[in-house]
Amino acid sequence: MKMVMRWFGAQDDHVPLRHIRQIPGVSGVVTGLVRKLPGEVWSVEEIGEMRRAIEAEGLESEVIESVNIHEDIKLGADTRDGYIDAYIQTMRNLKTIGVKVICYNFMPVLDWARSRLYYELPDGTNTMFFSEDFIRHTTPRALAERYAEEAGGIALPGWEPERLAGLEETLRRYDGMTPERYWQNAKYFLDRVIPYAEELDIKMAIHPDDPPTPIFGLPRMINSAKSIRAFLELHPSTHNGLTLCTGSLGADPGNDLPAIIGEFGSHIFFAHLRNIQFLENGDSYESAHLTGSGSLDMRAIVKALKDAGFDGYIRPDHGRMIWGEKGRPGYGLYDRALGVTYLLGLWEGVG
Ligand SMILES: [Mn+2]
Repeated sequence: MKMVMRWFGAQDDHVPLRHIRQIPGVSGVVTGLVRKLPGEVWSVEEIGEMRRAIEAEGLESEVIESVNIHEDIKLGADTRDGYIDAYIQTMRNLKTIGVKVICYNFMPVLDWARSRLYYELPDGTNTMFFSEDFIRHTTPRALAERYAEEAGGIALPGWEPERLAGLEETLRRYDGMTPERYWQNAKYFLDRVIPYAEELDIKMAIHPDDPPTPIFGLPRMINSAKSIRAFLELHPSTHNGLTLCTGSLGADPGNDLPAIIGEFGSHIFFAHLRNIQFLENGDSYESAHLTGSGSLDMRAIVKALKDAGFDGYIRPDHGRMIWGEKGRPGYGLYDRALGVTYLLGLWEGVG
């Protein structure tokens, strides 16, 4: 197992690589060219420059998050083959720096959604908050405007201005999309990409839908053991697998995370470990990582990974903004560093 941290690149992350290097037990960063639009090829030159910056600080860059999938692929448009070719070229180029895992998602239009980015907790920290009821009564555009106001100029992956400019148009393209067709489009993508993943020895790790419940009437893909099972069966392969995101799957209390880990163990290539605290009305916020800080049993999750012989990558996911830190929501340095130390302690302790 290797412990890694998400890093958005020198231009887009307030946390310097050196500070990440100083957290005990962290071997590398999970990164990518966050300014690339879906469908654009990541060039060897740009990827090489990214790696040199990371290696100069003594860190590895074996996991990429995310190489985003163009909407035409998800929609099954006539133009999809060209975008899949570009995706495969990016995979080839990533191989030149020794990338081992690519985290991606197949969520329509929106990568993730929260109702608040900086929800204040009684102890003076703040964190991301999710209210299904709020999301049900808002529009994507109103939500985007709320994020823009709250984030104060920080570019949020999945909510880039370029993507938002055509938001309504993109949503309209999903009118009449059935889950069956959507799944066929995923299979088409996997059938073309996974053979190259095998050849290049790059593990493809799909991220579950975040949140797991439908938003804005769009189809959901990966949100339960049943859907993970169906997804892996679309194209069975040693290189077709999962990013286990405890906060995404765990936001549905019906999901038994240790059981999911037990079932899909060898197909879990990467884990995002975060805790969430449910409120009585079903709303939730992202808590500190400790079992005692939220509603998920983090010890049982880490133990299940260890019992499954997990030898992939773990990163602490999100957490709060503490000690007055300001930055990208969910990606403060301090609470994630505390999370690393806690998770490594669990890993050591669960035997
Ligand atoms: Mn995640």
